[in-house]
Amino acid sequence: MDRRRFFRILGAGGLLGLLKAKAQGLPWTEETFAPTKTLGAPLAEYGERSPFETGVVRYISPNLRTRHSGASFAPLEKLEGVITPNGLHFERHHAGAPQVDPRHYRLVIHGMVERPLVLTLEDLKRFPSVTRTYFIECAGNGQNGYRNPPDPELTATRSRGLASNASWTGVPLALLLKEAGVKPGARWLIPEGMDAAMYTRSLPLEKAMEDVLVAYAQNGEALRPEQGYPVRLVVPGWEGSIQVKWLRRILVTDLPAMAKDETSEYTDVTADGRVLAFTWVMEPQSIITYPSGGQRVQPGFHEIRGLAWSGFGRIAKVEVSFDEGRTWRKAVLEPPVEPYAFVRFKLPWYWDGKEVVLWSRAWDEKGNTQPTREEFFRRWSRNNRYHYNAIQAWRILPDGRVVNGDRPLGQGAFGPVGPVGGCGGEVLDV
Ligand SMILES: Nc1nc2c(c(=O)[nH]1)N[C@H]1C(S)=C(S)[C@@H](COP(=O)(O)O)O[C@H]1N2
Ligand SMILES: [Mo]
Repeated sequence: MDRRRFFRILGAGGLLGLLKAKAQGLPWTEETFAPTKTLGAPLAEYGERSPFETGVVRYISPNLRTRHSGASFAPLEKLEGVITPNGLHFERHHAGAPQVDPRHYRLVIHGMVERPLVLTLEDLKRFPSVTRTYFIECAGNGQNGYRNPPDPELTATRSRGLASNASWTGVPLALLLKEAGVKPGARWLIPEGMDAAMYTRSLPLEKAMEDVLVAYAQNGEALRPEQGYPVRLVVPGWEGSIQVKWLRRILVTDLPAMAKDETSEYTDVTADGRVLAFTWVMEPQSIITYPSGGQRVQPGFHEIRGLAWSGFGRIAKVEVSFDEGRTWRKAVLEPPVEPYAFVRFKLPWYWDGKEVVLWSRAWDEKGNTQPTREEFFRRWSRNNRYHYNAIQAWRILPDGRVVNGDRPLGQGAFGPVGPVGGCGGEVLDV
């Protein structure tokens, strides 16, 4: 201990206190005692997390050619509960996140409507609002799973971190459409973003009337710039790519736009070589976040923890297998179990120190579940890039290290295993 520090502690009566605590058998050290002997941090206008937590960050692939078009992954295995903190919500941009001054913001709703609308942000906030918890998941989530043989170093973040879950506040799009008066014959909406990609998609009117939100808040505060500040679409259960950020215009029309953002991307190749467009609904997913790739466990008691969600509605159950799918145990779902939202599942587990593979699979209320890797590739081409929701396996090695437990694709039904075209590496393009 240096002299100045010694005198400071002595001066504050710290040394005496420390000696007293030691005499009482308390385990305090100089470090645990120090905060009680000095003023804490002053009040702050905007809070920051502890400096000891700054290592919990989104993952950005070092292989990206540019950080303006690409994605960052939410660090799923480092988060608790179901809400993704705003600074860690995954990002997917096609031309970076624009800075939008809310004073100049206008939302235009036009086309096949009786009364075209031009709304300021303030106008929008005057409409009756709703707050709902929904996941957003990129269609490219799980893309690393297309890689064969599987990457042994995979983490939960890189496996399924292109998904996040937040409480969104906004106006039901149906309400705005009612205000504008949709003309008969209209079937489609063409939402457009005000980023440099002028990102454009086609959204069926039917879904818009059901539950789509024009959102301006995320977990209680204004949207983060990277989530679409000041206004984005939230389309419950559907692929992230249709949830247009920095929303400036909705054209009401009778035909889909077939925009570059729904033809050059976000179409799926089936195993028999067909290409499907408009595969909007996200299939059930689950990921064990503890224990998961890159972590280390000790023999003894553990609580297996993970996240599950489905674009078809509520999660009905999550099962965990310790024998690669021969038998399953039902995990506990932590309430509330809401539709189109992350659910936390848990299962007590005693690890005897022997090598074991953990699987999880989610079932939703419509009876959908997750395929095994082999089953998944019976349906989708290995050159496909989207909607990967096969069961993720984690292998616990005898030394406690957790690695990717996915097996290379078998020979039989799939033919010889070769490199996967287009998406063999880290996610470059989602
Ligand atoms: N204007 C605009 N909206 C966009 C995109 C974009 O690049 N520009 N990316 C889409 C894609 S592909 C996804 S997965 C989600 C990601 O939302 P997030 O960045 O808030 O996680 O936004 C969608 N909306
Ligand atoms: Mo996406």
